[in-house]
Amino acid sequence: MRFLTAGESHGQALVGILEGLPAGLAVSPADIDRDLERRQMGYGRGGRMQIERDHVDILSGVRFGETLGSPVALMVKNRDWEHWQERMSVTGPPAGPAVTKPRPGHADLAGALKYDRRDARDILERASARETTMRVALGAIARKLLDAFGITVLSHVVALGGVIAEGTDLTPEMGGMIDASPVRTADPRAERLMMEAIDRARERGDTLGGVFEVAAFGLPVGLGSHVHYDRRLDGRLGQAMLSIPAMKGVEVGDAFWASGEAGSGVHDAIDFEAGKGFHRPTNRAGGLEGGMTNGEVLTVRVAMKPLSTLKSPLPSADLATGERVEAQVERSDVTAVPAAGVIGEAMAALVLADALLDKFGHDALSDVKGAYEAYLGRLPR
Ligand code: EPS
Repeated sequence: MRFLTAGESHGQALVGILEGLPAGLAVSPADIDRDLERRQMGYGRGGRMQIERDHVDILSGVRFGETLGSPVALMVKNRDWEHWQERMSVTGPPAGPAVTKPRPGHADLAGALKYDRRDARDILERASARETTMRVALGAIARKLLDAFGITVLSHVVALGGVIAEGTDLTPEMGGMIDASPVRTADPRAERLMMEAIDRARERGDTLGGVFEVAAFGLPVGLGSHVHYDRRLDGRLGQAMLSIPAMKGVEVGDAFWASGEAGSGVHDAIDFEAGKGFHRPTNRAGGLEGGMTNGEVLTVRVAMKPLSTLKSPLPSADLATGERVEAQVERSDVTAVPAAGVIGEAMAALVLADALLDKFGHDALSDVKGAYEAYLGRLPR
């Protein structure tokens, strides 16, 4: 399975193509819109989220509510395009002021130098996290595939602005409760403190980062592989997570804690019970061993840096003159960690769906299910 996305933040629309899905999977625009709406929620977003009401148009690859095995093409229109038609016009002449004061932490400077652009808008429009809308739309289809195999992908915010959530081991039933939280956390005490931290940052003209955790339940043992670097599932998940704008760190299971412990206190003992098969009393490995799922819950934590568009700007240098200036101030969010969790779910769903199809085949969902059942039947119980 592979996908491509295209689209600028204030361009006409975002588009995406997902290829390699089996035929026979039930997909509707409502399935996708549900995740698009979840991505738009979250305390700390700015004015843009008041404008957009993301809705998908399925352009190809689905007929009478089922995939055909052909590429699925999606489109989400940008409502804000209405206000940007001249500044983002496909044809000339150029309109609107050029962005020449690159923001520290953003793609503005490296992108403008690399691509020989005088207006950093040529870079920031695509570097914008608006692009993740289409990843979430494509990820919603991957989620539908995982659903068909009893696999559930969830996320929650475990830290925001230095406030850490506690006592929150996820279960598959917790999705609704987490989505009901304005900061998508399962710890009510942390929720209040996180919202207060966001209010204080907004007053200062500042921004906040944090950490979200993605968990996948119901995975079979053996997705991914130990045999080659690009087939190791932890490597593929790490790449997928770090490809989300503003993500700077990934942890599988209890990795950072485990790095300071002795092996005897880290590795998860192996047990076998008739009827249940092989299983683990603990899950410090986060469901991954040797680049493969081990049948336990998969957990990945991702660190997001604070957003780089600051209302109280940092020192910068003008692209055209080199003169010392204050960085560009654009309308933006105070934090997007709650939304980032939903994007992390989408990226995890895309990687896991791909790994599932790698193992069990691609063409017809009925055949994929047959291969899956045969595999489960072969595992010792
Ligand atoms: C973003 C800046 C803001 C965010 C945007 C990402 O947009 P604008 O520049 O239009 O105010 O709201 O996020 C989205 C539009 C979205 O859909 O998540 C940025 O610079 O990355």
